[in-house]
Amino acid sequence: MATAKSAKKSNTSKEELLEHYREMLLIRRFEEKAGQLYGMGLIGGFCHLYIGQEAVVVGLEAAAEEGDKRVTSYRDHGHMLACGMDPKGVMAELTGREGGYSKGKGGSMHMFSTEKHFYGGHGIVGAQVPIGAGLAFADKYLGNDRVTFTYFGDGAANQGQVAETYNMAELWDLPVIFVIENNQYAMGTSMKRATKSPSLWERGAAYGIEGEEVDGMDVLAVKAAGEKAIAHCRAGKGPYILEMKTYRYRGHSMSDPAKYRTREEVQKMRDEKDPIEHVRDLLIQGKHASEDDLKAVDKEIKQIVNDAADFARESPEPALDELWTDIYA
Ligand SMILES: Cc1ncc(C[n+]2csc(CCOP(=O)(O)OP(=O)(O)O)c2C)c(N)n1
Ligand SMILES: [Mg+2]
Repeated sequence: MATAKSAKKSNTSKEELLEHYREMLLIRRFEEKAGQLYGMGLIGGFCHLYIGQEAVVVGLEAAAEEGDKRVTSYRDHGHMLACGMDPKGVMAELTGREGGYSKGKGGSMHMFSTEKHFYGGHGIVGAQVPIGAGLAFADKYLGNDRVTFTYFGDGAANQGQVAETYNMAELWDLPVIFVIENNQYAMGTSMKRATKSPSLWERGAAYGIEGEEVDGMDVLAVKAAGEKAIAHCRAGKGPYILEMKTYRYRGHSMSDPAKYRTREEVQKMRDEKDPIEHVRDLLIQGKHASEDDLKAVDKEIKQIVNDAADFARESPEPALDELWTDIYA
């Protein structure tokens, strides 16, 4: 684990560290609350939690600028919160209520915000990858210098459409950052059982795409890698691959009994690599914050999450005639 020294070395200010801490904690507490509401029967259908992977989106969003775009899979609550979508609207969508981002008709996997340039939320594994290249194509066509973050998992990385997208993205120099969130499992299948090469980013070489592996549990490493990838894209050099080595603490979805790995494996990750504890250590050891300061942050975040849950419960279910709206764009 990095020490306070690494914060100084990276010239990360106290304010930045506190911001990373706050944003990662918001995702974690939001997801814990979503897990509770699911257990109470208030969230139906699928619900895939992001707990453990928070540093990936928070680090990349810290490097992003206004107008940059993002698209991801069904494990999408963290991405929405990190790009500034309202926790109330996200929670209300999870509970299928009118106040949700898709008026309660989409649920956990299907939310969008054109205002925040968040393009979903996709339940078909890998489907968001060509969509991300399409968003990047639009920016290139319009002649601006925006980039698109296209997130997908280690399992999705084996999809044929990813290979096809790599080829076209490099051929057309599209400003797309392929973010592989390698959390080591695709449902109950460990990467070791499904993939011969342990290095997913290196596959880009077959298409001429540069990339690198990143410690996805270290928000500062993620941000630095994000800045590099963004500079590459904005300079018109085409796509870039970031393989984030990360880990999900919870099951694949809420209905996963998690028989494919040991409790000890998960506990070891939590103890040794937790992304929030890492920043907490930097803050405390660097004397940037006291235990009491961080307790106050925790309290503030819990309040935001409780307010979101209250909003979600109080928002009505969508009216029946909503069945016939929003079918075609
Ligand atoms: C085309 C397709 N095949 C299979 C599934 C079922 N499925 C849903 S998630 C998943 C695993 C994907 O794992 P990964 O890409 O590593 O993402 P993670 O869940 O770890 O975030 C599978 C096989 C699906 N939704 N779509
Ligand atoms: Mg995975």
